[in-house]
Amino acid sequence: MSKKVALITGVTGQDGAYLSEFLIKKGYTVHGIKRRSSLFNTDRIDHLYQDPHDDNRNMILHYGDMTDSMNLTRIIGDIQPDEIYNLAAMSHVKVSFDIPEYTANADGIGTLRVLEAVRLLNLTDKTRIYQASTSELYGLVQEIPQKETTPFYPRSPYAVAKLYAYWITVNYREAYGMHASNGILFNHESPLRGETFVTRKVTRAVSRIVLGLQNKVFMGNLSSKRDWGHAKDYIKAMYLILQQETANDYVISTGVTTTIRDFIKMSFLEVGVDVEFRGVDEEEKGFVVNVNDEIFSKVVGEEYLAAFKNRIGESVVGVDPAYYRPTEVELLIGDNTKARTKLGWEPTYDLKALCQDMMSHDVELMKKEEFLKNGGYRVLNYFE
Ligand code: NAP
Ligand code: F7E
Repeated sequence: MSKKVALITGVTGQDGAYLSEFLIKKGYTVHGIKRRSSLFNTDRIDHLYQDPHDDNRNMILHYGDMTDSMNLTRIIGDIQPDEIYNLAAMSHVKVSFDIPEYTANADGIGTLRVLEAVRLLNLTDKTRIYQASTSELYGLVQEIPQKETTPFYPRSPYAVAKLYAYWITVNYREAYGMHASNGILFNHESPLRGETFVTRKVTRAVSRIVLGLQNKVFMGNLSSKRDWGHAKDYIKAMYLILQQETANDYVISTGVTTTIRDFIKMSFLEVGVDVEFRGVDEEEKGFVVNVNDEIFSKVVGEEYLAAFKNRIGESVVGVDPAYYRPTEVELLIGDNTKARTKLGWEPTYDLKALCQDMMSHDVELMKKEEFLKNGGYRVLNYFE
């Protein structure tokens, strides 16, 4: 039997990296579309890279862009994929308020370009398409918890662009009988998560604070609530969605929601530090109230303990309204009953296990000598 061929747009992103590895292990040949960039942008998939001179490669990269339909059509025509995972997007909600037109083009019309390419190339019966839809579609939520039938109410240019992508996927399924499905994925995180999304910003900052590399971290809205899962679980759902006989749309979530404030407390607790929040709105601050010597020494290192204990009573978290969004999504919590019953999918990581995975990764990352020597990290001063 010949190997199945998958095309992943957004292969250099968090989900693209986990999905590539997963599909290669399943025996697929994976083609990925990456953007040209003046710096290497393949960090997350470098371990999968194979020299173009190798025979029998199972990972092949193509230059491309969601805003270039001729390029997308050529690549899809050349490789005739069995499955397309359309993961490419300008995926940062706050940034989408700064670049709304580009976001609409890449995230909205970009999806149309993929669907239309498959149709024009007469691949409708061969190629199955997964569209990376999002819980951001629910925005100002109309129902709690949110499920497949909950009405959408998008609250950002990102979410509005994804709304178009959602419906054009449904429309191509209904109009042309295409096997095109939406995964409505709630927030999913990992050690590979982009550094300006809230969980990763927190786990990186907490790691730096306990190592004495950074004094405090400034955050936006501490009270919004998210249903966070692990990206490793969520990419399995993408695969399962495309293995179904008929195309359909599925909510993928954990069913548990947590405030940003509690995620910050949880991250500090992973390294034995008890943080208490006092004050309201912009005046709210997180103070160090206690340090568990044993946990701190085990996870961070005994050599950092004395210095950090001097910080008991000090604030390590502040609020900067620059991180607020013009319109916020306050609460997300998903009902994953359909995915459980129809796909047999369920999450294996709870939030504590996810936080532990990210914290242990980031403490080790920040400890690396070059980080200590060169302050080798990017200061997050772009108000994302
Ligand atoms: P991510 O880490 O931000 O990755 C996005 C990917 O899209 C990157 O490979 C990026 O390339 C690529 N990309 C951006 N603009 C592009 C363009 N114009 N042309 C081609 N490629 C482009 O996102 P993720 O967390 O893996 O999420 C994957 C998808 O799921 C996205 O569509 C996102 O909107 C959606 N989603 C994510 C979540 C979540 O919680 N993670 C939840 C629901 C839905 P560069 O590496 O060059 O930037
Ligand atoms: O924000 C609040 C912020 O940027 C989560 C994308 O993957 O998931 C992601 O979108 C919450 C928001 O993710 C900061 O206001 C507070 O309420 O991590 P985030 P997001 O906006 O939910 C969905 C499902 C996607 O589809 C998107 O592609 O955290 N928050 N303080 C902050 N957020 C950030 N980024 N930075 C802060 O300092």
